[in-house]
Amino acid sequence: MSKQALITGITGQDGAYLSRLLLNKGYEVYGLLARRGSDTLWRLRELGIEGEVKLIDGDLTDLSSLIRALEVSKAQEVYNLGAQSFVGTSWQQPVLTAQVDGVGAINVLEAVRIVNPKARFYQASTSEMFGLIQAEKQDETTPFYPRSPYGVAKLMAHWATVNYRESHGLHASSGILFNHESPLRGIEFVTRKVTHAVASIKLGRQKELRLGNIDAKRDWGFAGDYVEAMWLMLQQEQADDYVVATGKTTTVRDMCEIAFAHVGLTLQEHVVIDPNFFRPAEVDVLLGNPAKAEAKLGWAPKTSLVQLITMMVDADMRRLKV
Ligand code: NAP
Ligand code: F7E
Repeated sequence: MSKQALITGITGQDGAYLSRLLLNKGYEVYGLLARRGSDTLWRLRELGIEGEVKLIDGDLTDLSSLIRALEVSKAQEVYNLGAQSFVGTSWQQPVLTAQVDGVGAINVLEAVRIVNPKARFYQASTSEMFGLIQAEKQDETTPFYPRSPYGVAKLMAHWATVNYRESHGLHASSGILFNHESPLRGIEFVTRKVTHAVASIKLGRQKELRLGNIDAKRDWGFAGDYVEAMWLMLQQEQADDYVVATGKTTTVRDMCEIAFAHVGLTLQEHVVIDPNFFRPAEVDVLLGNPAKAEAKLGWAPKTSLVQLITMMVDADMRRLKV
C-alpha cells in the first residue's frame, strides 16, 4: 500500500527535491498549486517528475482550499513548504508575508486538525528566526530574535506548530533549516544570483555583478540533502523540532570567490557594491549546530560548499549555452 503525501510549495526549490525523494520511496505525491505565475512547474520538469505529481489548486491563505486538499489527497504526511520566502521582499510586503508564512501555516494546521488529526505535519521553519544571534552556534535551545518581517512571520508559524503539538496532540514537527541552495534555487537569492552572473560573465553576456552586504555570513548546505531531514522527522515516533545545518559558516564574499574561481575569473574585477541590495536590518552571521538531527535522525550533510557552488555554476553554464 503506497502512502500519500501533500506538499504545499511543491513548485519551489525544496518542494521539487522533496517530491523526487518521496516518489523514489513509493509515495503518491500531491501538491498544492497556487497558480499565481507562468511556468511555475519548471523545477519539477528539470527533475523529470512534472507528470508524476498530482496537483491540487489551492492557496495557503484559503483554508477551504486546504481542507479540500487534505480530503482529496488523503495525505498521511503533510509538508508545509509554501511561503513568500525572500527576506528582502518581506519589508515591501510585510502583511502578505505574515498572511502566507504565518497565518498560512495555521491554516494548514487547522486543516490537518479538522480533516485528519492523525496525519503527520512538517513546518518549514528557518534560521532567520535566530536573526540577531543569541549564541555563537545556534541550536534548538537558542532564543529567537528575528530581524525581518519574514523572520517574524516564520516565528509565528513555528510556535503554532509547537502549540498544535502540545494542545491538540498533533504529530507536528518543525525543521529549523539553515540556508540551503541548489541549481533550482530562485535567482533572487544570493548564491544563485552569483552563480548565474558568473556563468553569464564567463560567456561574455554580462560584465558586472551588483551585490549588497558581502560581509554577511551564512551556513549554506545543499537542498537535496536537507529534504531528507524533513522526511526523517516525520518518520519518528515523537514529533519534535530540529536544527538542520552544516556547522560551517562562510561570508558571501568567500562564496563568490569559489564561484568566480571555478571559471578562472576573480571577484575584484566584476563585483560592484550596490547600496540598493542592503537590508533595513541585517542578519550578520548564522552558524547552526545540527548535533540533535545527527544523533536522533541519523542525518548528516553530504555536500560541501565548494561542491554545491560548482554544481550551481555548471548548471547555469549549461542553461545559458542552450
Ligand atoms: P521557494 O523556492 O521560494 O518556494 C516557495 C513555494 O511556496 C513556491 O512553490 C510558491 O509557489 C509557494 N507559495 C508562495 N505563496 C503561496 C501561497 N500563498 N499559497 C500557496 N503556495 C505559495 O522556497 P524554498 O527555498 O523551496 O523553501 C521552502 C520553504 O522552506 C519555505 O517555506 C521557506 O520559507 C523555507 N525555508 C527555506 C530555506 C532555504 O534556505 N531555502 C531555509 C529555511 C526555511 P509559486 O511557485 O507559485 O511561487
Ligand atoms: O541572502 C546577503 C544578504 O537572500 C543571504 C531564504 O531562503 O535563507 C534565505 O534567506 C545573505 C544576506 O538569503 C545580496 O544581505 C548580499 O545577508 O540569499 P539570501 P537569506 O536572506 O539568508 C533563509 C534561511 C530563509 O529561510 C529564507 O527563506 O546575502 N546579500 N548581497 C545579498 N542577498 C541577496 N539576495 N542579493 C544580493 O545582492
